Amino acid sequence: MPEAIANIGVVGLAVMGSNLARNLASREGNTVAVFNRSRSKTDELLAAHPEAEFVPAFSYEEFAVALQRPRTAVIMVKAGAPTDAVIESLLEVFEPGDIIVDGGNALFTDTIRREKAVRETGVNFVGMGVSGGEEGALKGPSLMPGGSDESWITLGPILRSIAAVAEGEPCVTHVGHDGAGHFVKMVHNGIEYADMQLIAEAYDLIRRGTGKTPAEIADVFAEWNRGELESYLIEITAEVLRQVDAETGKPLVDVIVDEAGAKGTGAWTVQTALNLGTPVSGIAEATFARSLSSHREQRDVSGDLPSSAEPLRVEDVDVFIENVRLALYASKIVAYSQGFDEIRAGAAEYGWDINLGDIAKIWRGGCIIRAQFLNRITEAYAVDPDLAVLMTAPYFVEVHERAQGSWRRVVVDSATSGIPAPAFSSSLAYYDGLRAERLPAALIQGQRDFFGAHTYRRIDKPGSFHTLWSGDRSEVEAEDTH
Ligand code: NBP
Repeated sequence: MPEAIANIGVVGLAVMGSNLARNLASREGNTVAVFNRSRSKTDELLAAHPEAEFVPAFSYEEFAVALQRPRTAVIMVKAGAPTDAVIESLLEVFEPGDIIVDGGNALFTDTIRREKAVRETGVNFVGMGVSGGEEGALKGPSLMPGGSDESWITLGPILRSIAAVAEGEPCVTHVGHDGAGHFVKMVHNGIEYADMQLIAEAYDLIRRGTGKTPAEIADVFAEWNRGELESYLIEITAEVLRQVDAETGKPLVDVIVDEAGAKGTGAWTVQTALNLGTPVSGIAEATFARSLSSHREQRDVSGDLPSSAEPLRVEDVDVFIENVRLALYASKIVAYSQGFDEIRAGAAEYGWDINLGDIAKIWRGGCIIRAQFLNRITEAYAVDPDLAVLMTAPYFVEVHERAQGSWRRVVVDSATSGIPAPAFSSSLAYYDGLRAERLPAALIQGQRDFFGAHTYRRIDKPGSFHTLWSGDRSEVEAEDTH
């Protein structure tokens, strides 16, 4: 039996769990109890890292004995039923006051359910978003823990010690209670989908508009990365485009099958936004663009659909590329504005006190969407924590002012040349929708009242009204239904 010498434990030692355990063990003051359902992964981890301060456990009982009180365990197993199975086993050996952290990619509603059930036993349950993949887990992830204030007292110092550091600050904050951490991680992933789609559209327009090779476009992205678009995703885009396939000598991007995969968090973000009534059209377009790309059988039968599209004629390559850059930046601001809108709506719906500026801060390091530009978001919320629309903050207004002409030009170019740019164009449509003084929603209200007596409100007096619709206009009248 191990002694109670570990201050933290990890259950689940596949790639994420073992890297997180190594990260924890590498920080001063941490001794890490490790446990995996099948023994082989524990043995492998210990053999590969004899230097690490690990206390191996080969049963849940041993694991509990190895931990100091309050026992703190991070679960890193496959999301879904495996997480429930591990929680159940831990509850058999843990005591009130102990802390169970789920670092898997759980759906936030599952986290809310689990937190409620576990709380009844006196044990604390924390759902924690972990971003940054394998490398982040090992070297410093962006961490988004939810859960109770009580558990944050114990967890805070440990998580701060392993998180990525951006501009001297650890990329972790107590996001909010119960499912808040997993909710924010979900939206993070949705924003990531939109960011990637926008970059892909920019690449496609430049390639088809200018005939530049992938390696030449890599130089464009590398240049962009030195300016206001500086981010991890722009940086790796240059690397991916520069890569040559060893087997064929072709650019690797031309050898890769053009069907984008997805693990589902983009879809969760969009489904949740629909439930909350929050338009995240950029994230939705990005998610749908991935699914369109992967419907090969539909694409195969649609190639001959009629089109009057004309090849894009670019007169000045430098001007065109600058237009695309500005369109990308303008659309990216819309996608982030929508994502933060969803977090605000989620916080209101589920009663979480989420500091939006802090969320932008903890995404500056460790995660896929890390970018210079997140500082601008933090600044915007520092000035006005209740900002109703992120992109109405002065910095973003200035970018949109500067990008207007380019953004519209690029959307027109994509439409006339038949180069699909769904995220660019839907971002612009959202932007114009929000700014519009009057929307055709009035007509929709009329239609709804016509076929379903759903009533409408008038611009000139309070109340709800229903018109007695008829072919004979003399019979049309409005009445206050109240
Ligand atoms: P996997 O998602 O591949 O899960 C494998 C682990 O789950 C193994 O340790 C396995 O134990 C354990 N497990 C299963 Br499956 N069923 C179990 C059960 N009933 N009881 C106990 N253990 C069980 O591992 P991963 O890729 O390291 O990811 C771990 C978590 O982190 C997931 O929720 C994932 O979504 C999340 N995540 C992953 C990334 C990433 O980039 N990969 C990033 C962020 C978050 P065994 O060895 O006995 O089969």
